[in-house]
Amino acid sequence: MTKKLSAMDRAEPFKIKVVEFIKKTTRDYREKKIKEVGYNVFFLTSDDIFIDLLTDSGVGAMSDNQWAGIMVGDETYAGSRNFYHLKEAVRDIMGFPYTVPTHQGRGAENVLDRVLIREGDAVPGNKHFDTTKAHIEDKKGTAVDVTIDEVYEPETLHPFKGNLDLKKLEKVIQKYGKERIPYILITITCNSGGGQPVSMENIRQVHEMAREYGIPLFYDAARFAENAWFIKQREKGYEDRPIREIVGEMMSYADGLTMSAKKDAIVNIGGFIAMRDKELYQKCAAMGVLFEGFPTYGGLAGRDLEAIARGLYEGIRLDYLTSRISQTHYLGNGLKDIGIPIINPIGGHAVYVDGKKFLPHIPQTQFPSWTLSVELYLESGVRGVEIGTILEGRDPKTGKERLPRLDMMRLTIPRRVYTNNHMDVVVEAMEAIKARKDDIVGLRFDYEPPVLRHFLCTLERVNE
Ligand code: P70
Repeated sequence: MTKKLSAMDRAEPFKIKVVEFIKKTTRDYREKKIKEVGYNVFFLTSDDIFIDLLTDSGVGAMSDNQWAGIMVGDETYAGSRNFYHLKEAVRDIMGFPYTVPTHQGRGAENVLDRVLIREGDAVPGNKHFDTTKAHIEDKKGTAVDVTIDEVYEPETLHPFKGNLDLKKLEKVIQKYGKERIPYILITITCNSGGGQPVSMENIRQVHEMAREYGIPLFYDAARFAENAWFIKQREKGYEDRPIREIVGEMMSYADGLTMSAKKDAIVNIGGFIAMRDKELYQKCAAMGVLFEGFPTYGGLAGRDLEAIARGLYEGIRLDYLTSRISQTHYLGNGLKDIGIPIINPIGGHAVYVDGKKFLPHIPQTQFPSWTLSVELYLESGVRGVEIGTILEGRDPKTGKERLPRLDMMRLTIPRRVYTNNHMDVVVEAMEAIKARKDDIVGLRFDYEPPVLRHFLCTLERVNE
């Protein structure tokens, strides 16, 4: 599905100037640590982790050019020149004239949703990310999933599994009526669906339907550049188009976006809202003052804004994107070769292990994928993360467990941080877990917070 790449294509288009040592620990040590933190890998301290695949968010390695940008941070409350650099980068790459910086992606979601969502509204989209859904629900709206059915079939090879199902979308529009739909949201790439891309054709069709009904279209653009890379690789007519042009076309179909710059802009902190409409900008800027800060800094230092502006250009480089996504595929193929069930096709930023299939003897109510993330840590000091039942949370109306069809452990690859030797460690560890998997016991809550419970919950073994 993805074209064959040469060693030259796969090779990192950079050399390493600074290194940070990481610690190898013993199994006994890890046994003690994971118990201490209530079997929640979010509570582990990074000193106790060898390879951290918890997230690709805010953990990338900045370039020398970005670090140089840090030194020219203009730390002023209002009118920092770095804000104007960011605004210009967003206009240049994405085509949106207005930018409201925020401290990170969820800050952007909060501000936009406070402006746009009223009680009872619905926001259809392709498997909204958890913070995105939580912000919609926080404003008493409903996030309605209209992703194509293939996203729920881990074996099905569909090149654009993040696509929206137009029939489902139209049904939602008819059910709620356009007055109750403040916007349609396309998440590029679709994180909760396995890091799967959305095709240009699908984006265009959603745009046309949105226009027909007079509903704005927004993107959750955290991994927009990786999505553009997949379009170039897999979609007819885009093979020879530069990534910049593909990004430009993608963006031309949207009214605006929220961005977690911690992903494809390769910075440690930051985000923004971008839009075409002046009135919407004014409302978001005013709302932003309340939650994020004055609209030329939005909860960030001038130096952070500069790093984002520079990172946006690096994030859309074809040579970088090719080597980055090849590394994800290197890990995914390594796991497939030893018979670990993963979500296919392999996504952009992460490999998703099908926890339900790997540990079929653990019921979903005992959190198989979360359990697997605990086992992976115990085996090797590698930290993965559950994207499954615990993350999904309970239904806010009924309080019942939602038991999502996909229950996965995500191995998320930070940008420009690890080598393929590190990926081999993960494969070896999974092979060892596979050999003893029937003896693995599930987990139950010891403490369960009411919202976004994965971050703060603690658990115990069901046989304890
Ligand atoms: C991740 C992180 C964040 C995110 C996202 C999309 C598509 C918005 C946001 C929010 C979150 C995470 C999950 C598990 C462990 C650690 C971190 N995704 N939209 O890794 O952005 O984090 O900047 O507020 O993926 O997928 P922000």
